Amino acid sequence: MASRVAVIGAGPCGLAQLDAFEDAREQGAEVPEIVCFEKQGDWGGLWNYTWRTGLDEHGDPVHGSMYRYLWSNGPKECLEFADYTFDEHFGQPIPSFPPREVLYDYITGRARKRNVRRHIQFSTAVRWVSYDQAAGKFAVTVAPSDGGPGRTEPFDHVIVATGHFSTPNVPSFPGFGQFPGRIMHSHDFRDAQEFAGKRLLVIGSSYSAEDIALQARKYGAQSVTISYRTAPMGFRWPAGISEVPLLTGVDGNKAEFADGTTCEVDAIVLCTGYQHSFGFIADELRLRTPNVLYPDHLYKGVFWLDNPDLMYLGMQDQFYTFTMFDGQAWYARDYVLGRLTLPSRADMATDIAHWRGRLAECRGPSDQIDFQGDYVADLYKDVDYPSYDVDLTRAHFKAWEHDKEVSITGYRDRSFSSPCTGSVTPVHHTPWWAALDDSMATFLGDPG
Ligand code: FAD
Ligand code: NA7
Repeated sequence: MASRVAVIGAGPCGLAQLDAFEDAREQGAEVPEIVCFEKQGDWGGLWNYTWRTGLDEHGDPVHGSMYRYLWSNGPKECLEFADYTFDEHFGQPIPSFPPREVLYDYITGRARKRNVRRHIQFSTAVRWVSYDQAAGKFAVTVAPSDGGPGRTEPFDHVIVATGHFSTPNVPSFPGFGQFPGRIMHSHDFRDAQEFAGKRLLVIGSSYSAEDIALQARKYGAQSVTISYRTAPMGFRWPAGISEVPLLTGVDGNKAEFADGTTCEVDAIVLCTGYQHSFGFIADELRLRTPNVLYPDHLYKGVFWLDNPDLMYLGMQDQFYTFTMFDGQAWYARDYVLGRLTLPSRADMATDIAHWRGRLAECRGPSDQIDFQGDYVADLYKDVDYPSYDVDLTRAHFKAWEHDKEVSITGYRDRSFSSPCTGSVTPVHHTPWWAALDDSMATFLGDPG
């Protein structure tokens, strides 16, 4: 039987994988049969916004964690596809921090251009992946969401691209059971207007906490108190937002913190991160990792050490996103096509240990940006992904970190240059803090 490849998930990583194979096919390579299974009814992964929370229309956990009014939290120039630039997609330079709908259009634009949709079976969830040692193949069990019969198919390679920001990490605190207001995780946060006029407590001190606190205040929350476990974010917050140590418990509406201070709150959003969750993968093949820049057991951050025919994309914590996914997808493709061979298991393990040792030495965001920049560049050096100025993206990320220190409400008003085309992007027509309409039409058009 001809070689078959299963790609699980049609978010940015899964689409990058389909694009990589299509690119090779267009250049005359013989490409195996590629089957992509996507449990949602459309592509784009987290960028495919849904109003739903809890269970979806089929009784499965809702994948989406994105919310209304989400704008890119890093410069778009740092995630620009080298083979499909923003200028090519939009026909003109656009500002550096687009809202979700604009990035969704861009991601899916490349997939449309390469016509990869034909490889995707939508509304089809993968329920189980195991490896049959005797046959030397994976068995992938899928279930169509229309309730039709499930089936199990053999595959030579499996590429897991199911993301890791969908299964919430939900701690509890004393008094939650009696709290009179709403308690939710950021996974279920959709519309900041819900908190207009309210006193909000946000728990966590990373990207979700930062953005949801700002959003809530921007759309009218009376106050936002951010409670950190390890360290405060320390930005110069606008009036109405403050940071306090970890919550010790709530007594009615009264929240109490580790430094003994208290305040009254009406609602609580737990921005406490996500779990890498792969309940559909057999135990011995299942990645178990916290959210780190170099998960253990993945050679090149992709290949499952004990069986490299199983690959995971995008499992790292992320400064780099779409361009890192592309590097991984091009690497995985070239392994599948036999263009690249992998070293012995011992050498792969040594290489993983080397990267993780370097990660342990990182002291702060600047080192971490360089670490992931080096990782991305290391992937590109073995594949034919079009070259672009990776060093410029490092400089952009560092400038972005600095901009956030200067103004947490103003960093999205800065503009950066493209590492692919060199074009300098225009400043957006409306400061982000004042821009309440996040539609693509308004973002790209004249504010009137
Ligand atoms: P996902 O986008 O999660 O896609 C995974 C896909 O797999 C989904 O379509 C899902 O339905 C499918 N799937 C899952 N399980 C199964 C199964 N069993 N069977 C079949 N299909 C399955 N990145 C940025 O670059 N900029 C940002 O501004 C930014 N903001 C973010 C904001 C939030 C709130 C979150 C949570 C993340 C943000 N990210 C951002 C990071 C985000 O992780 C990446 O941009 C990107 O979406 C990751 O792509 P992915 O394909 O790995 O995963
Ligand atoms: P992250 O970046 O994984 O951060 C999780 C945060 O949650 C982090 O500040 C943790 O604190 C905090 N946390 C975790 N458990 C607890 C408990 N039990 N109590 C208090 N605080 C806790 O997740 P995000 O959702 O912010 O970001 C994920 C992606 O979404 C990201 O890529 C963005 O692009 C959007 P710690 O610092 O470890 O003490």
